Amino acid sequence: MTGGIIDHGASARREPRPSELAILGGPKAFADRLLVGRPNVGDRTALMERMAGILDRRLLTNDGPLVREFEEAVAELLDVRHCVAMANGTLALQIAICAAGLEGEAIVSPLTFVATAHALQWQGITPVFCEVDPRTHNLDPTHVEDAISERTSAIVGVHLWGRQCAIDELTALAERRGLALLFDAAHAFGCSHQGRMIGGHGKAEVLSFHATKFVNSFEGGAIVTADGDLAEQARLMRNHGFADYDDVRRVGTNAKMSEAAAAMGLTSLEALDDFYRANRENYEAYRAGLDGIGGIELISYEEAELCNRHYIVIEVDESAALSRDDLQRVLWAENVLARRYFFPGCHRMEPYRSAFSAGARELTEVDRLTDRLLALTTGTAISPATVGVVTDLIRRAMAAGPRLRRRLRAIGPVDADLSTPGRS
Ligand code: T4K
Repeated sequence: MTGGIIDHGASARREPRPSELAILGGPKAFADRLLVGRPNVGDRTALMERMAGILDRRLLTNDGPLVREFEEAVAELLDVRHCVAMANGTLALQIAICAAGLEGEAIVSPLTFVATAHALQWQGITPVFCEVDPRTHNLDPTHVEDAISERTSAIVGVHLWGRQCAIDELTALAERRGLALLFDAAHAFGCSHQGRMIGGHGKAEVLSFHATKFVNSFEGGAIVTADGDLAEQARLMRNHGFADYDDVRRVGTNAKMSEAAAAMGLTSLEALDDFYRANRENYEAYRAGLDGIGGIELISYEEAELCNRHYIVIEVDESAALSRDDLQRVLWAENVLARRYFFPGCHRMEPYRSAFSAGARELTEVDRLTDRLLALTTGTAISPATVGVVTDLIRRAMAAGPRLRRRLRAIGPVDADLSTPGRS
């Protein structure tokens, strides 16, 4: 049973239909802001019982029993030998990068949350941004091979939207060229590749259990790996290098997961089936609701694989009646806070932008995608009825395309009616 479901559909004014879209002066479709996602929350009673146990034990952090239980549960679910829980996914990435001995340069997709690139840079590794496959939005192995230099020590794949990157091709390439292969699996918890769970590929995979993720532990992350040495180093690193009282073996940091986070993580895992179900129902509602709208394509997930369907992403192409940015403005005016995940590409953010413009390759597909992708709301906090309101708005917006474009030009610059798009 999933706790804390807020159905925004209830607050949507469905009947009578607003005569005009809000951007044209009509009432907003949603009285409250419909965020791109609200955290999935499991059973409250179970969580509160775990929290009470933490307080009773007065063991709040530092490798407590709930963290160990969480690590075991994740390792078992993903069928991977070691799970080292961390305070968040970014620190888990940094520690994985360090434990895997990366140096020099690492090839990575720029179509990701900037944490992937920052984690490399933070460890002194230069991210070399590489072109993606426009069908999968993930690293294109042919381009990866072209980007390898004598300074390259690793490939860091990202399973964007939970869709697995070209794992087999990248594995073969990494082996052939003697490179380490890591995966940022922040989006891919609960997804599979050829029937095997994401988590067991490459030298290590990194998970995020941030509040916005499919399974959350408030904040949290983990390194999952079959490599016992890497896991041991990661355990040392997350706790200042301590192997025992007074025994520091190496440089480290504080990346420990707290007991409260593990309590939330365990409670989330128990509700996994509800999360899968809610996301699938919402996804199917989007698929039906967006069907036949010219220029809009909903990303697809492989039916043969286990998918969390945690990201509802549409591509708005040149043939659509409105551009992605214009559509976003129309939706924001309705209180539907769709987000431009991920815009711009990391190669167009500092400090990478300056370095990138100083000489690197064109990333045409990445730039094309970052201008077209829009993430829509989903998760257990909304129902297919709410999705129906959103898809209805998109359909009406596209039908009113020329009129809306004139209106938007009259309103003026993008930010004028979107008070700080991107923050919500
Ligand atoms: N690699 C990848 C591929 C990632 O996507 C991420 C994180 C990482 C690595 C790093 O993992 P962590 O270190 O985060 O564990 C959000 C998240 O903050 C970020 O964790 C996530 N990726 C990224 C995709 O999304 P923002 O800037 O969009 O967050 P924000 O605050 O705008 O929240 C998104 C929506 O969620 C808003 O509509 C508000 C809503 N929300 C958020 C929180 C935190 C809630 O309703 N409740 C909440 O508690 O980055």
